[in-house]
Amino acid sequence: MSVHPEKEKWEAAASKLMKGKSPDVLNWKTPEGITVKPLYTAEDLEGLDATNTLPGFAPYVRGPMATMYAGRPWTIRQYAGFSTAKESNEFYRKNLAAGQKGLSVAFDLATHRGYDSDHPRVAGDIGKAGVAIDSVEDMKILFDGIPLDEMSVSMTMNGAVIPILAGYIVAAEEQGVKHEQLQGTIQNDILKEYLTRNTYIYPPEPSMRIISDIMSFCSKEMPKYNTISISGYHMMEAGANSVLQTAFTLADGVEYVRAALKSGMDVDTFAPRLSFFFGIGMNFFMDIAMLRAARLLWHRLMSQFNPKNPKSSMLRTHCQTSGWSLTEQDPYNNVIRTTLEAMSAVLGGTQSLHTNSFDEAIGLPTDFSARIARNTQIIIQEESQVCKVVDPLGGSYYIESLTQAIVDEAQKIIDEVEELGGMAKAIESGMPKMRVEESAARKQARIDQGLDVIVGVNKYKLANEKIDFEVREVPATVRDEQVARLKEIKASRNPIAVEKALTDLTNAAKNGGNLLEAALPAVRARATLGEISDAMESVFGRFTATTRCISGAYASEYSDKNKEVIDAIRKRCDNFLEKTGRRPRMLVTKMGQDGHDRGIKVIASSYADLGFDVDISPMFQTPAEAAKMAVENDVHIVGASSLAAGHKTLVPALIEELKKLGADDIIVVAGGVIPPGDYDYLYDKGVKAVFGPGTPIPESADKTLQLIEKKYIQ
Ligand code: 3CP
Repeated sequence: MSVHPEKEKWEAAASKLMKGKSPDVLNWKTPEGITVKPLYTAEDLEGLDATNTLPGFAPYVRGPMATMYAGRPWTIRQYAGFSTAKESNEFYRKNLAAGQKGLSVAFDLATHRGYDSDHPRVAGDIGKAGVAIDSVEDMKILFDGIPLDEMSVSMTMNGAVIPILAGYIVAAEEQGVKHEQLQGTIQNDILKEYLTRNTYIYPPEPSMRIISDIMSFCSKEMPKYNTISISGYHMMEAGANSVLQTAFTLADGVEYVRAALKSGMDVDTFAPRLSFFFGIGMNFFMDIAMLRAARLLWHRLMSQFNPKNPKSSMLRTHCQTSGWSLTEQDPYNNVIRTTLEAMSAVLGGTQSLHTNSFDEAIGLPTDFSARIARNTQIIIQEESQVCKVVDPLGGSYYIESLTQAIVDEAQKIIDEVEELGGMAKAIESGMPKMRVEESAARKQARIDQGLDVIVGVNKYKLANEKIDFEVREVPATVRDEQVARLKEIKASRNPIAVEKALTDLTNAAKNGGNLLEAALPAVRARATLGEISDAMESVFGRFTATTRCISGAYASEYSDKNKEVIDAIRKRCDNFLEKTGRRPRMLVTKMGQDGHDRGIKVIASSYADLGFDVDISPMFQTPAEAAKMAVENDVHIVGASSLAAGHKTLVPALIEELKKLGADDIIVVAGGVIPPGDYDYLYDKGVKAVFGPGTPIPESADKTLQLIEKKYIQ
């Protein structure tokens, strides 16, 4: 195939419409560095080998199953969990009755990090961003009336993966369900936790062993169970563009395959049960192409391990629409955003999908918002007729070209990772984290300049925001209920049996042996999640990350035309330095077990670019630790970021701790997912400003600086 015979005529017509300019000026360089042209033709398909392949056949670019949705639609699998096991169970049962097809359990952050609900570090986290689970008794309540031999259950768990998976297995045993009947997925993807999500417990090496142990146990005992969900979602949410998401996710996958092979397993015993998880954002065609590219690349990457079973190199994935793309401003727009993202996932050929609720930039989903989110999928599946044809965009000049462009760009990054010695080494070097953070800072700078439009945020803003829908709140009594149940369990179990089982587990951690297998007797004896985690922590230790920050990316994304805004803030910081001998100094901190650090990273690196001195606290601070660091670093202001509903407990506690240290002159501001109805509560407690999602950096920096200037130089 050569150039279209009338291509020149088209160029002339296009040029005429643009008053003589070349159509090349319409080319768009995406954040991934891919040049997208205004027109694609058959010429663009030349040399693309995968275009004319079939679904269900290698390299699976057109989908892993031959019939795809024409034979069976994707699984509507809504991620949910909050408060107690009883409340979450009721929520699940309602949703299943209303058309949801599979379960996806969200655990609270205390559970993720291996703490029982009575642990002092987690006072602000219980039942907030997911359900609180302390023992198998909670697990049994969670799945009460849900037959685990029939229901496919996905559990997002990475840190405390051993007690949670063991708890699920024992809850099933006590329902009379055999191990081999269990179907579902455990996230079990620790590498991306060090990279972005931060809900790790142990250092990388024992964590990788845990993963291999789970794969090994499940390949023998639970053949229908997906042993890992290799996740790019959190990278996307942290700021990765689609090429970075594809590359780092698949590179993580390769690392897990190598770890399993190293532990002595045959590739075909575990690889068919590897699954993936991608985040889908607002670049509609890009993310359709991303899923197609990921399948092609995974097949290519797996061929180095010589699998005999075709399923070993067939990428199957769950997808979730982007939470980060949702706005607090004019929030019903989020329904439309989620619908577009869901269509992208579907046209890309996902196996399972979660659609976000429109109120997620404000608080926990309510019954109402969860219904709209679920129905978004049901309407696509049952009303739009999109399921009738497999890979309906296959052969599209644009989609096929974009698919190949992502394959090529992602392969380059995968090659870089390989040169560093694989993903575990690359993460140690800090390379992937820096790339993701740089991508996030650049995106923020484009939004703040209005180059990337977000309706209701930087364009078509409402004159008056009026939010008149309910926001779900998890009462503080959840913690009391959990603590009371923990006491009951500890009083009614056989302490000698618990002690023995925990010692056996510690010995397995020390001397070898399958950790999942070794945890089962402890769970059966009613050892708690915290005790089981501790039994392994006593051997493995607890991982602490070093917090680093990039610089320059935010400011360098500003065009000369728009630099005025940031130059004005830089000038004021210089002026402050002149007058006081110091730059305005800010500590940004995350308290509780909330691991979402995109916000603080973007704030830290952009404020530094604007002339502030910025300190970042380690993750998972208690209010007392954050206050101590603020005092030691002699900061003017502390910014507390909260995305996991802990703000009403943790931020006032920080102010109290500062007072105790005689440092109540330190200004406190808060930011993140904070329902507007809570703003006054925080102001009453002494918070000086609250910044919701979507606040432009120059706006929050201006207000922050005003607070400092007022106190020190006016
Ligand atoms: C599928 N099947 C078919 C067809 N399509 N059979 C005949 N014809 C077809 N067209 C079969 C499959 O082979 C399979 O059976 C069964 O139907 C189910 O299909 P599936 O495609 O495997 O779908 P599902 O069971 O839903 O599994 C999807 C994957 C799984 C594989 C992706 O891992 C999964 O459910 N992942 C979900 C992960 C998740 O929920 N994560 C939540 C993250 P066999 O199995 O017998 O072959 S939430 C994170 C939020 C942010 C945070 O972390 O904080």
